[in-house]
Amino acid sequence: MFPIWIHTKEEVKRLLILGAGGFGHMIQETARLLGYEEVVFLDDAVKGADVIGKCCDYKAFLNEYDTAVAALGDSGMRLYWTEKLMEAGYQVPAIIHPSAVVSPSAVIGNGSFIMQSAIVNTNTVVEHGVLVNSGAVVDHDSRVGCGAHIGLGSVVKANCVIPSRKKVEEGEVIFSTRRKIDGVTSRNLEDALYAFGFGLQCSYVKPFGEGHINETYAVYMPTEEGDEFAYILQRVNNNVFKDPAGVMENIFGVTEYLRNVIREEGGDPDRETLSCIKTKNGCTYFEDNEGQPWRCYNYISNSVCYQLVEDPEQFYQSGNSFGHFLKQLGNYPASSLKETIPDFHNTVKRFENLEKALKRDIKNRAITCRPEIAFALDRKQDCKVLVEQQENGTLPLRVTHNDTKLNNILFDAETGKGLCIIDLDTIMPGLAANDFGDSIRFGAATAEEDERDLDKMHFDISLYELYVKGYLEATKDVLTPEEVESLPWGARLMTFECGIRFLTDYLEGDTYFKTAYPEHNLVRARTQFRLVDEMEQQFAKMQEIVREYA
Ligand code: ADP
Ligand code: GN1
Ligand code: MG
Repeated sequence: MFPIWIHTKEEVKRLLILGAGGFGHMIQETARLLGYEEVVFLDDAVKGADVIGKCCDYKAFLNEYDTAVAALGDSGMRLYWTEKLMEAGYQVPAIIHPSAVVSPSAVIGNGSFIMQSAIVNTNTVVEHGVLVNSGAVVDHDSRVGCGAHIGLGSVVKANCVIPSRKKVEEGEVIFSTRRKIDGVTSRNLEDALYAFGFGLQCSYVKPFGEGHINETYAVYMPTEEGDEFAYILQRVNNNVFKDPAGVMENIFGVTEYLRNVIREEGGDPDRETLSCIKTKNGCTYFEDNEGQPWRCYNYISNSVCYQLVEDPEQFYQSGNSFGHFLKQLGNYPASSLKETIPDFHNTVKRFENLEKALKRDIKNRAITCRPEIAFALDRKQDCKVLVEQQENGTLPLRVTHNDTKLNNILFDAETGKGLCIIDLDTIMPGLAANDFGDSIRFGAATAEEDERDLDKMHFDISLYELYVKGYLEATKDVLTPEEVESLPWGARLMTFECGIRFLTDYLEGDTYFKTAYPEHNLVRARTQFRLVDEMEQQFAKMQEIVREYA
């Protein structure tokens, strides 16, 4: 209990505090430090020598105490009584503890409390009836709405707007207030949009593409003609790509190199290769709060992407473009490339992984796929055909794409010609046969990779022939005779390898490829094995075709 000094009204600085609880007593102490000599309370429940009445009596004391504040912890009550005191004609000062730091440009409203060691920074406005509790920081250019409570030790970052009566929890950090962007489904996506500088203008964002690994979004920007698909924003899967900085270094290096090659060829570098966009901080990618990397490309307009060959000409174009791509990167310094996924197309190692998964059978799924397992085990010897030729120097390492699916090439919507090779995450030194083979696996098929009805899935040798034609037209003066001979094996082995990767992931519980239902990976493995089977039967013909066009 504090003594009440008896002075005349003229000499004494007096303060009436509504609320004689713990918080009210903190304000009493603070008021004394600020020079108030007579500090008394109104309270409905608490009794004591310095409690001189109930809150509802507040009007009765206006002559005696012309200065009053409402020191109530409950934000609604604090605001209610602060406004009542103001209406009644009391002077309702802000109470700022001497240890608090308040910028001279900050504005603190009536009846607000800035407690010990709190900081209110430049140009910030704290409206009336606010409690900025001990140790809290409200950074510059923010606005704290009336009756809000900024909890102990919390941080309100610059440019925030805290709504009226809002409680910022103890220790909480509030990031700057942002506009609502349609289609934003997570904080990380929103952070990424802001990191690349689209946050303030973009119209909306939506999921896009059919890849199995990354998460892709289309970013729309407003133009005079309406909203326009302007950027591709991707969350890179860091379970698959352990070194995202290395991935981005490769992509920036290769695309910058390709721009020059394309310019020399008389092409359009903005449409014929990816244009990567750096973050506002100048980084090649943005890392969100969960450590996930995001990157951004310009959307290549007037382009089309196919999941399945719709017109055979497209597959000829695809072969020609991937062949051209190999040639364009012929002099790229391969040693500067990071190996983004070690042993990516080492089919022998892929087979070992299948054996390990089978041995562990962690999901007890082996029982559900005996025929597929038997199919794979029968072909163990095939796995080394290309690996050995690479190791003994028969086949050279080149700068290869390593993921040459049909949906990793964009076609020009007007001319129908192959336009741009995309999805450059796996650019690494590799074998030409693997790039060739991966295209065949995906594109020379009569159904999509996850077709359940195997009767619809066939290897289409006429599509194969078209691809060979397009590919060899672009590369026959570059490839060695051994490389040309290796192409049909590339097709067989890339298809087999992809099949065993799907099967391995199925056995391991679908941890690598995106799946939509529990047997999705098994369904995919089956289509691949169906293709392998048909390629084996037509292998001599496949070799003949390659020799014919070489
Ligand atoms: P994933 O690794 O998941 O396959 P991609 O980089 O291939 O991701 O992108 C997914 C899809 O987004 C592509 O198949 C293509 O349809 C589209 N896409 C990607 N980049 C661009 C781009 N720069 N311009 C136009 N479409 C693109
Ligand atoms: C994956 O990312 P996406 O969907 O283009 C995979 C390829 C597989 C392909 C099978 C990095 O490609 O290797 O062949 O799925 N990419 C990676 O459709 O593993
Ligand atoms: Mg892709």
